[in-house]
This record gives sequence, structure tokens and C-alpha cells, in this order.
Amino acid sequence: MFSDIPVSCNRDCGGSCALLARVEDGRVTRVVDNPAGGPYMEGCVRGYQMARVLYAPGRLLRPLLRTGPRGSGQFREAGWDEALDLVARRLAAIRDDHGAESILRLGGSGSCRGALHHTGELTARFLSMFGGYTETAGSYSSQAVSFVLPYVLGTRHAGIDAATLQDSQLIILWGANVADCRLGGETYRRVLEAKGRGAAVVAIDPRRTATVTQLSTCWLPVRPGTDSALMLAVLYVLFTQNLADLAFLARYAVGAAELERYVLGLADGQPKTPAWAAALCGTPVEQIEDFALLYGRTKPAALIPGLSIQRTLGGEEASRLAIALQTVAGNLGVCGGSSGANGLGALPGPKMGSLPVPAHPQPPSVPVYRWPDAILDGTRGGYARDIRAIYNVGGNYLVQGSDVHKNIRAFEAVEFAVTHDLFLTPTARYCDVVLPTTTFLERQDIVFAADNTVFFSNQASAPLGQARNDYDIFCGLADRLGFGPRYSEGKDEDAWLRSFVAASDVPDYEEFRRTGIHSGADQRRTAFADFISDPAAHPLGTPSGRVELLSSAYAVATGFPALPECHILQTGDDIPLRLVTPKSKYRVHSQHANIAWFNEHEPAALWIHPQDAAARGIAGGEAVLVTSPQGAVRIPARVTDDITPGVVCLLEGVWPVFAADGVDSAGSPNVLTSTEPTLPSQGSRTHSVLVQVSPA
Ligand SMILES: Nc1nc2c(c(=O)[nH]1)N[C@H]1C(S)=C(S)[C@@H](COP(=O)(O)OP(=O)(O)OC[C@H]3O[C@@H](n4cnc5c(=O)[nH]c(N)nc54)[C@H](O)[C@@H]3O)O[C@H]1N2
Ligand SMILES: Nc1nc2c(c(=O)[nH]1)N[C@H]1C(S)=C(S)[C@@H](COP(=O)(O)OP(=O)(O)OC[C@H]3O[C@@H](n4cnc5c(=O)[nH]c(N)nc54)[C@H](O)[C@@H]3O)O[C@H]1N2
Ligand SMILES: [Mo]
Repeated sequence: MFSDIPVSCNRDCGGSCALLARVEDGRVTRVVDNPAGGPYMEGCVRGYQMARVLYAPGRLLRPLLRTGPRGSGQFREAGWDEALDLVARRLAAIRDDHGAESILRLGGSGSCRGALHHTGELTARFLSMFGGYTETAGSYSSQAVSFVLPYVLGTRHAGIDAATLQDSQLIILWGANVADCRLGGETYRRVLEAKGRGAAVVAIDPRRTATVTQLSTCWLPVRPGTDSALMLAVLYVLFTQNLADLAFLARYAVGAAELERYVLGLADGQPKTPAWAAALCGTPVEQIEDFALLYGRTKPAALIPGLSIQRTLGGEEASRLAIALQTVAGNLGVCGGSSGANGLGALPGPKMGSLPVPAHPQPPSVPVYRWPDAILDGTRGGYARDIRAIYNVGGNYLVQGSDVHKNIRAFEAVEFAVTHDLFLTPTARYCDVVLPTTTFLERQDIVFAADNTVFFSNQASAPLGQARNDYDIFCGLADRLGFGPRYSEGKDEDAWLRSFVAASDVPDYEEFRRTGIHSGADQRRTAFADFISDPAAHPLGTPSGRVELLSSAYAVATGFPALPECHILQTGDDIPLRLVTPKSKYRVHSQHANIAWFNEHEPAALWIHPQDAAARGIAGGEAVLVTSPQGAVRIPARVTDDITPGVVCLLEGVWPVFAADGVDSAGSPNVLTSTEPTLPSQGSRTHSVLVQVSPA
């Protein structure tokens, strides 16, 4: 006997796919697609293999209290009462002695799409009611593009509905590896279908990815962090070959003339020609020209940037130029086109309630990319507060934050640190108390998606061991700290979910639970369609009401140029190679890095081009030493022409293992990255890292 239970993956790939968990004798035996998701919705190996996470060796089943030095991994098991009493007492003491704002909230991708079990919002609600905290502001994912969007388009709701790719004649996946990263539950199959009916699909990436081999008709290799030069060269071809949509620009944009002047080199003496860009980007000049002509002549074209192009130094410029391209080519606001802004869930979906987080008072904050600097430098370094404690839920930032060595020093510098997690992650090892929590299979929730759908994720398994939901952990702490009823509002999980549905347009709670899916009315949402139909009646939220290719407001607010220019990191003699650290198909960031099955499918290795390997006397499979100013990694080389010369790649999310000489021997990329952000957004720049490689 078995039953198939609708669930949805509450993780961070932009998918939140509709899945079915098969339960036999109380155990989840497999996870597959839920047919109610329709023909385009497709899960991936990370969701299908979720039972391996649920039952993984090493799942935390009881609270742990640290007994040895931080990082030693020495803990003892404790009962829930002892652990929660200790956390409540220590938090209260820190609040009384130093102020609640000396507690820093950390955490990100653990469970981040749930209406109730959203690790960040549960924690923010708890700490707000506790008396305050310091927030980590912005995001690792999309800080640069989120920063520029209000200036250029007046809104962050600028994404693309995958269903509209049905109308696209050209799709450009610009640093968007949708085969491995999803970026929406339907994106992969929608692009595949477009290719099948003869649309051109261009992938622009330093690597020949699964997106290139499975979904694309053309691959443009590019050096990381140089997209702004490539974009300027495409603009050059559009402006000089009579392919710019001048009527569109006159009606919908400001700054086109100034942008054209800059592109033609009239402002600085440097025409941004394909030959100029080719030298910077490493992309052959004919390929740039051919692509620009194809782009200028094929309408509508959907330009879909990954978030990768903006996790670079100068990522703000690449984000602004992607929108400039779609405006100059006349694709913005057109069904089958796109705004050129990255679209991860960035269009309003079905109405649905969610856990309220008190909006007042606003907590002080530090840029998330700089959290270890904020701890180590505090108010002396210009940060909002001196940090004494860390409350981490749903993040493994010691690994995922840049500069692991610095992150370790930051954890060593605080008086008290708590984590809720499924596993004893490297971050958890540096905490005083580790509280075992549940996976999405062990609880129920409503889950938001990138497409115009919302999912009901049923409980498929009882919680393992003594694991508790994050919500219940916070209720237990709030009770001890005297605000239990305010935190829970007297509601259990089911009561919360019913209240969310009551505030939605889902007609029937039980039916929603049974099918696991509710679809919004408009399945072909087109951002800015109303602006395009009548710009006077529906102006953008920018000062001019139009697309600001040139933004004086941006220049005034930031001190950076009003036009998007191009800032490219120069390599040095001792650091001549550009490192990218993209996502692995088999992991969600650092999740699954501790589970053998996933690692066996993709052993960690440094991708290096045969030319770069030969110049260093490196053979495939041989151990190499990768060094940056921040640290060193020893790892086997994978010599392959799937990567552009001059570029190397380590997939992100590997837990570091330091050998006696201080070198990481697991292939953990953030040992090599730096917390120096891209400016002015203070965003992540994990794809702008310079390294040297030598035989180990
Ligand atoms: N070098 C490099 N670094 C990167 C990136 C990169 O591309 N390159 N990408 C960056 C990006 S975009 C992001 S978003 C960040 C992500 O950084 P993190 O948010 O640290 O990502 P994860 O490794 O997924 O960590 C999530 C943790 O939450 C736990 N967890 C899962 N579900 C739950 C739950 O329901 N409750 C609780 N309490 N815990 C849970 C998991 O076991 C895991 O330890 O990494 C950034 N770091
Ligand atoms: N499998 C998997 N999927 C995920 C996640 C995950 O952890 N695992 N995380 C999710 C999250 S939180 C986020 S934020 C998104 C992130 O999504 P992205 O940021 O788009 O993902 P990345 O894998 O970092 O990069 C995508 C592709 O861009 C290429 N690339 C790197 N640098 C550059 C560059 O400068 N220019 C160009 N043109 N290409 C470049 C990489 O080689 C890679 O193939 O992915 C989501 N999807
Ligand atoms: Mo992210």
C-alpha cells in the first residue's frame, strides 16, 4: 500500500516545483513530478532525490550543546528543555547587557519560499518581538540588479513569465544556466519547446554548460565579468547598422542619444566596436557581429540574464545594459520579449497570505555580503552596531559567505551563536547551540513560485527523531521569553495556513491541499505591457516615467556615472586566471555536499582549459593548487575545453576541509573569494575572482 502526497520543494532554485512524495509504510520512497503541475512543470534531481536528504546519515535528531572549542565539532546531546532554556537565558543576558541589536540575524536559502516555514521571516519575526536585532540587508543572489532596477525601470517587478517564451523568436540565456539552475519550474521545458519549433537560443557563458548542449543553438563564450563590454558592442552594431528601434526609444526611453554617443566613442574617444569588446571578453569578433545582427533582426527576442552577470565587479553596469539592449531593440513590454532584468519570481503571483513580520521599528542593518566584516570591525569600521551574538536559521554562511577564513574569525569573535539546521554544517560547528529542524517533507506549508502558481506542500513524513519545525522552536523560545502568545497568535501550523488561504483567492482549502496547486488567472504575464500600450496613462516609477537609459538620480544617489559604462577587473601576473564559482546541478548551494550520492555524481574538480593546463604542465586528474590573496585550495584538475581559456571553475557549495598546511583539500570556492563587494550596490562578486593555478 502506498499513497502519493503533493509536496513542493521549499528551496531556492526559483522553481518550487510541484512534486509527489510516495509514502509506503510511513517512509518516503520516491519523489516525482505532480501531473497537476501541467506539461511544462518539471522538477530536478535535487527534489527527486529529497528522500536521500530526509534519511541521510548525519541528520540531526537531538539538540546539541558545544563542549569543545568552536569548530572542534565537540558537542553533547541535550533535551529540548535544557537547550531552549539555555538559548533564552543567553539571548536575554546579551539583550540586557549590550542591547538586542547586538544580535545579528543570518540565514538564507534553507527554506525561503514558504508562507509559514520561511526561515528568514520566522527569525525576523522572533527577533523583532524579542526586542530587536541587526539585519543582514540585501541578498547574495541579486543585490546589484535589485539596486539598479528602481532607477532604470522604477520597479523590481520586471521579470518574465516562462509561458510567454511561446512567442519568442530568439531567446538569449545570458549567464543563465537554466538546465542546472532552473530559475523557475517551467523555464527548462519552455526553452526546449522553443528550440524544437525552430527559435534561435543563444547561451552566453564562460562554460559549455548543459544549457548550451541541451537547449541552445549557439554558444558565445565570454570571460566572466566582461558582459558589459559585450553588451556595449552589441549596442554599437544596433546603432550603426540601423537596427535600433528609434520610434520605440523616442516613446519609451530617456538617454538614448547620450547612450549612443558613448557607444560610438564620441564621449571618450573609444568606439565600443565588436573588435574592442572581443579583446576584453575573449569572444571571437565574428561571433559578436553575427549575434548582434541576429539580435537586431529577430523579434520578439527574450533576453534572460542569469544572476551570474551581476555577481561580478561592475554587475550593476551589466544589469543596466541588459535592459538598455532590450529597450534599444524594442523588446521591452512585448509578449515574447522581456525587460532584460533577471526574472526570478519577479512578477506578482496569486494573492496569498503569509507570516507577518513586524515592520516597525526597522532594525539597523549591515550589507549581507559584508557580514563577517561587520562582526570583526563593528562600529569602529562604520557598521551599524557592535555584534555580540549570531542567530542563524537556514544558512550555512561560514561556507557560503565569501572568504571562509574571515568567516571563521568572525564566528570565533562572538560570545554566543545559535543555529537551527538539518545537519552539523561547518557553520553549526562554530555555534554554541545547534537545534535540529525538519525538512519540507516533515511539515506542511504553502509555497510561492516563480510562475503564476502557488503550491500546497503536505506533510509526507513524521518529524525524524526529536527534530522540530523552526516555527515550533521559536514558539518554545518565545514562551520562555514571555511573548509566546504574541509570536504564535494562538495558531498552530494548520491554523496559520488556513488564515493565509482565507486572505487569498483560492476558493477551497481542502481542494488546494488535495491537488497541491493553485494557478493564477493570467498565465502569460508580460511585464510593462500596460506601459507599452499607453505610456502616459501607465508611466514607470522613474523620475521621467520612462526607461532611464541615463539616470541622473542614480548619479546623484551613488556618485557613479549616469550612463552605464564598463568596469572590467584586470588580471595580474601573480593572479592571471578568472575563477567562476557557479551552482552545481546536484546541490542547493552547500546542501547535499555532505551526502555521498550527490558527490559521487559530480566529484569536485577545477575546470581548466587545455591551453592553460599545458602552460603549467598540468595533466587531467592531477592535483593542482589554486591560490588567491584570500586562501588556497588543493583539488584534482579537470582539463576540458568546456571552459574558456583564461577562466577556471570550481562549483560552489563544497564544505571546506583544511589540511595541516591550512590548504582546503575539498574544493570549497569561498576559501578563495573576497568580501570586497561590487559598488555601489554592496553586492556579491563571487564571479570576479582572480587566481593562480600550479601543480600541487
Ligand atoms: N562562491 C560562491 N558563493 C556563493 C554563491 C556562488 O555562486 N558562489 N552563491 C550565493 C548565493 S546566490 C546564495 S543565495 C547563498 C546561499 O547561501 P546559504 O543560504 O548559506 O545556502 P545553503 O548552503 O543552501 O544553506 C542553507 C542551510 O539551511 C539548511 N536548511 C534547509 N532547510 C532548512 C529549514 O527548513 N530550516 C532550517 N533551519 N535550516 C534548513 C540547510 O541544511 C543548509 O545548511 O550562497 C552564496 N554564496
Ligand atoms: N542547482 C542549483 N540551482 C540553483 C541554485 C543552487 O544552489 N543549485 N541556487 C539558486 C539561487 S539562490 C540563485 S541566486 C540562482 C543563481 O543563478 P545564477 O547566478 O544565474 O547561477 P550561477 O550558476 O552562478 O551562474 C549561471 C551561469 O553563468 C555563468 N557565468 C558566471 N559568471 C559569468 C559572467 O560573468 N558572465 C556570463 N555571461 N556568465 C557567467 C556560469 O558559468 C553559469 O553557467 O540559482 C538558483 N538555482
Ligand atoms: Mo541566491
